[in-house]
Amino acid sequence: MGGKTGNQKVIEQFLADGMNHMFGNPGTVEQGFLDAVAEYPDMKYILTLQESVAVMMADGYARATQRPTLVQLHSSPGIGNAVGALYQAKRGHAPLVVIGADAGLDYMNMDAQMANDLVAMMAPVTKYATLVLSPKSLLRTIRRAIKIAATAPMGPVYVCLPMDVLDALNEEEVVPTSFPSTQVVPSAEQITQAASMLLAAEKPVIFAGDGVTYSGANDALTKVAELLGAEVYGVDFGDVFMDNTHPLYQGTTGHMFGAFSHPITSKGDANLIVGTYMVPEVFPRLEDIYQPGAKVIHIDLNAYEIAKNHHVDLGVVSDPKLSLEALATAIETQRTYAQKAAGEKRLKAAKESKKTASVATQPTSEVEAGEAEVSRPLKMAQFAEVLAQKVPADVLIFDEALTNSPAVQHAIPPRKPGSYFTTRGGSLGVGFPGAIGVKLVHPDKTVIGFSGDGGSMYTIQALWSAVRHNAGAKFVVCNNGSYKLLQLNIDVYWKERTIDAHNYPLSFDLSYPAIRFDLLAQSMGVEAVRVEKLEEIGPAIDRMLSDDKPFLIDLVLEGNHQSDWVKTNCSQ
Ligand SMILES: Cc1ncc(C[n+]2csc(CCOP(=O)(O)OP(=O)(O)O)c2C)c(N)n1
Ligand SMILES: [Mg+2]
Repeated sequence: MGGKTGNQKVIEQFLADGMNHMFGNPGTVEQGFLDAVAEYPDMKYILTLQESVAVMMADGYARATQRPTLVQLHSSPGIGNAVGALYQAKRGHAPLVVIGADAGLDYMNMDAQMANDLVAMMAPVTKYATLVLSPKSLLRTIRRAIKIAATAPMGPVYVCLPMDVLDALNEEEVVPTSFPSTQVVPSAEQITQAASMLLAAEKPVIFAGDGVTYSGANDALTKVAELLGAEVYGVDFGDVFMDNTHPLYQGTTGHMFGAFSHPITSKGDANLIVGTYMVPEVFPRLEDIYQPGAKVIHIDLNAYEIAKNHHVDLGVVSDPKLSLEALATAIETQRTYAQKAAGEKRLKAAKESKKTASVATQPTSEVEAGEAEVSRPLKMAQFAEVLAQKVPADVLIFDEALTNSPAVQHAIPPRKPGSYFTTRGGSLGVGFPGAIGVKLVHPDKTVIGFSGDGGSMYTIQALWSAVRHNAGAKFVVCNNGSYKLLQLNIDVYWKERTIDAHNYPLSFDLSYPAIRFDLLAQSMGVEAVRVEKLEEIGPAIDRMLSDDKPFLIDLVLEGNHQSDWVKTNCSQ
């Protein structure tokens, strides 16, 4: 057969765009395509054993590269498995290019085995979903999808590739995809107006998210915050948009309750929102979230999110970095002596209060507590404190430790963009596959993934892929025997409804039968240890860091669980 088929040309197109890792799980309708992969040694196929693992590993890879990342899924059943993972990728703006074959155009009206409207299945969890109907438009459609995925606001896309379209001879030219520039600056008037609003405020507050990191605006954000003496809160982020140890960095508005974020969103008389949206909670406040009369400025490349739910006085669709740089210059030129002094005073006060707060929250050195403490169930702070002393300064963390995250972040504060990733969008299971994705991008660095015992079980087979593809990520299971976050959330639910606290639902308890994560890991070729006592922490971490192979620590932590009660109630 002369010429190349669509199967070959699609791979050449991805390689022309620098996409040389494909995270996937195969099926029969993709057989010709996957057969062709062998002809292209530059294309690395990362085999995952469940589709959500493929998506979440690709998510980690995409987060670490900020580049379009390829995922291959199998028809209806495979896509179905991937939907939850794609949901979190969409919420987190991961530029995933998802492809999947289908039996073929000839079979589309047969409603046969595995047939479904695949585009309809994928539409709500992608930015763009389409089906290729002609071999003459195969590469053009793929390029369009790549462009959409990687143009801000980034997000996953899906292209359905019928087998006969792939198998047909393809005469399209392979050319790199063109990406439009989003280096857009606000007009001079808009910048002047924004600076005036912020300078007139007694209490300016900044809300920031991943859009800042993606445009490389971290330094510009910090500068604007320092010039204004404005507190900075994180809203809907999974990367580091500001050094968490900076005095003006105040943590997050949270992702569950409007009642928690309202005291924060209503404290400022001028609010600058940049690279994020207000607000990402599960139970957001339905009324206005700002102080009455407060000014709101919203700068982002994501027009959809500006004024989505709450009023905005000045909304600008522009690049966060260029906008913040222009804003910093305008603030410096426009401010009066009194406004400059007020900004400096606020910055000084923030420095003082952070110093006091950090002294107050210093965990007492549990590690030095000695023999008397040995039998207690371990706390995450005890582990994290030792880990912080032993890891290299450029360690990369993928943190899905959930209720144990604060202890990890206290010991190893996120400081630089691209060094510390957290979960987004609420789908559990990204911690371990995400860490593997990051490790594939940074083979020379120490990468540690944290996951809850609950979260890890959604995607535990990712460990197998780490061994197979020689991705020496390290894994820590925060094994507290429960879905603790659900226990904490139902506490709030009871309180809100004045229901007396009582036993947590049995479905929040994972303690019976106890899961042996060390044995699970070993069964997939990952060396592992179980850590239950204080004195086991140091040696386990030393062992974990002693080589560049995958390694898992099953860290048994304190938790609220009642295995006897679960056993009697659930096994009848
Ligand atoms: C895919 C998915 N299923 C279920 C949930 C609901 N959920 C939210 S938090 C949570 C518990 C997580 O437990 P674990 O990972 O052990 O962390 P812990 O709360 O114990 O710190 C569950 C089940 C979810 N967010 N995503
Ligand atoms: Mg747990």
